[in-house]
Amino acid sequence: MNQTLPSRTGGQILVDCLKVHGVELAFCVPGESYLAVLDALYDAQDHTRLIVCRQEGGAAFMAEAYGKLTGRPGICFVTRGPGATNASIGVHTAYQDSSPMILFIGQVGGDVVEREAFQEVDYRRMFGQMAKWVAQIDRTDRIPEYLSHAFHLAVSGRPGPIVLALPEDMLTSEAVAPQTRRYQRVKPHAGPQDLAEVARLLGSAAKPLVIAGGGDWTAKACADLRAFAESWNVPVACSFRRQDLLDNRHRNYAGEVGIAISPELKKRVREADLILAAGPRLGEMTTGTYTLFDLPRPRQTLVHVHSGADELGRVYQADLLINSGMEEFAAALLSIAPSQNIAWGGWTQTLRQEYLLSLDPVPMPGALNLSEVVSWLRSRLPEDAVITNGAGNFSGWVQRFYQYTGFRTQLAPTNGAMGYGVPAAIAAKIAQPKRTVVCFAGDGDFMMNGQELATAVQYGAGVIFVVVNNGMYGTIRMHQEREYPARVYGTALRNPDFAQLAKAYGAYGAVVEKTLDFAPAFEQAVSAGGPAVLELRIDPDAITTRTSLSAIREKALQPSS
Ligand SMILES: Cc1ncc(C[n+]2csc(CCOP(=O)(O)OP(=O)(O)O)c2C)c(N)n1
Ligand SMILES: [Mg+2]
Repeated sequence: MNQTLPSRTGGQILVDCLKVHGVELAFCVPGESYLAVLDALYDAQDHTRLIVCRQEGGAAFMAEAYGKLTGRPGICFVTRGPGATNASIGVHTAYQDSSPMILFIGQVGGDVVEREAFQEVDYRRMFGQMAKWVAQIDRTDRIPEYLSHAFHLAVSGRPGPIVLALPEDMLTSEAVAPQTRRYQRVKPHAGPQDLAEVARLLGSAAKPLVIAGGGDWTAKACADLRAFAESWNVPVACSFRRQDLLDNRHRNYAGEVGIAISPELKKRVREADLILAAGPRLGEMTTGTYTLFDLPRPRQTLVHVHSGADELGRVYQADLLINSGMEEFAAALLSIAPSQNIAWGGWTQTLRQEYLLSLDPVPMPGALNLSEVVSWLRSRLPEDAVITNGAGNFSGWVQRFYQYTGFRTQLAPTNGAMGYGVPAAIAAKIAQPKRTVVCFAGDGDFMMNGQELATAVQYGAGVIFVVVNNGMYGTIRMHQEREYPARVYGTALRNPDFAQLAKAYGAYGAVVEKTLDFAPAFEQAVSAGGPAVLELRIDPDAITTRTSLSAIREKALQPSS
C-alpha cells in the first residue's frame, strides 16, 4: 500500500498531521532550525493559521491559553536552545494547569548532535519534570506515530504539555509515511459502586461542600456539575483560578478556595463534614499551604476525584478516591439523586450569603477604587466575556469582585506565572474573535510580555488591557515589608507611560486616575475597535482587598513584646 503514497518531507508530513488532528491555529517564533515546517505551513494556510509572536514566552503562553480555552492541544513552534528556554514558562504553566499543549522545537541535525552544537540542548533532560512526555523524532517516516501519541497524551488522563524535538535533517528528509486517524480523548470513568458511595456519603452528611477545580473540565462537565449542585442543593466553591467552573451568580456558588480565600469561607471549609473535591489536585494553593485540612487524614470526610491517578492519595488520605475524567464524573453524578429532603438548605444559603457580602465594594486608598471598577465591569461586560490575568496582587481585586459567568470566562495561571494575561488574552481573542476579552495586568506583570501588544496589533486582536500601575512589584514589596521591615530593596519600578507605549505600538491608550473616569475610558477603548491599553494609576498603599501597605508596615515595625 505504501508504494502508492507520495514521498514527502518531514515538514510536510508533520503539517499534514496537524490537519488530521484538526489544528486550526499554531503560535510560533520562527527559527532556521525548522524552516521545513514553516515552508509546509505556507501551503497549509487554509487549515492551519500561523500566528507569529515576538517572544517564545508569549507564543508558549498563547498555546497554553488556547489549550485551556478549547480543550484541544495548543500548538507552539520554537527554535532550539534560546527559543526553547524562552518557551519553557508556557510548558511549566501547562503542566501545573493541566492544559493540553504541544511544543515543537527545531533541533540540531543528527550530523552534529551531541557535540554541543550551536544552540544544542537535550530536551528530554531539560523538560523532564515539566512535561507529560518529551521525545525527539529521529525518523521522518515515524512522524505520524509520534504526533498521534502526542495528541492522545496531551488530552487524555490529566491533560498536560508534550515536547517534541525535530532534528533539522529529519525535517528536510523525505519519506513515505502512512497517516494515522484523528486523536481521541481517553478518560477513566467512575464505576457504579463509586457513585453509590458518593450518594451514601452525601446522604449521611450535614454540611457538604463541593470544591471544583483542576484542568479537565469542559462546558458539558460544568453544565452537569451545575445540575448536580441544583438537585442536591450543595454549595460549590472553586479552586484557585478555576472560578469559572460554576456561574458565580448561581445560588449554589460559594466562592474561591484559593490564595485569597475569604475568612468566612475558610471557616466554612473547616466546618464542613464532607468535601467532594471534584478535580483539584488539593495542592498548596487549594489547601492554604496544606493547613486547611488536617494531614494526612482530613477531619472531614473526603471524596477526591481526579483525572490523573497519580494525584490520588498523594498528600491527603481520602475516604473515597475516584479516578475519572471530569466530564465523565459530572455526567455520572446526575445518576444519583437525594433519597430524602436535603437537610442542609440553610448551610448552602449561609455560604451563598457570605459570598455575596464579600462582593460589596471595599474602601481603597487613593482616588481610584479597583473594587468599584471591577464591580462596574461585572454589569458592563457581555455574558461570555473572557477575563485574563497573570500574577500579582492586582489580580486579587479581579478574583474577588468579578463574577465569572461560566466555563472559560477566566484564563489565569495556577502556577502564578507573571506575564500570562497579555498573551492569553490575545490567543483567546484570535481563537474566539466574537467574545469580549479583557486582560488585567500589573505594571510588572504587563512588562513581562508587553511586547505581544505588537502581535495583537498585527492580527487585529481587540483585547482591552487594563494595566494596574502601582510603580512596584507590589506582591514582593508586601512580603518584604512584612518580613524585613524598613529594608525596601529591589521592588520599586520606574515605568514607561503605558498609554504612550500603546500608541507607539499602534493601539489605543489612555490613563485613568479616578474611579468615575474608568467607565468612559473603557467605552472609548471599546469603540476604538482594536487593542487598547488603559493604565490605571493606583495608590501604592492599596496592596490587597483587605489591607494596606502602611498597615502591614506599621504592624511589622511594632516592637515585639
Ligand atoms: C515569571 C515570574 N517572575 C517572578 C514572579 C514573582 N512575583 C510574584 S508577584 C510579583 C510582582 C508582581 O508585580 P505587578 O505585576 O506589578 O503586580 P502587583 O503585585 O504590584 O499588583 C513577582 C515579582 C512570578 N510569580 N512570576
Ligand atoms: Mg505593580
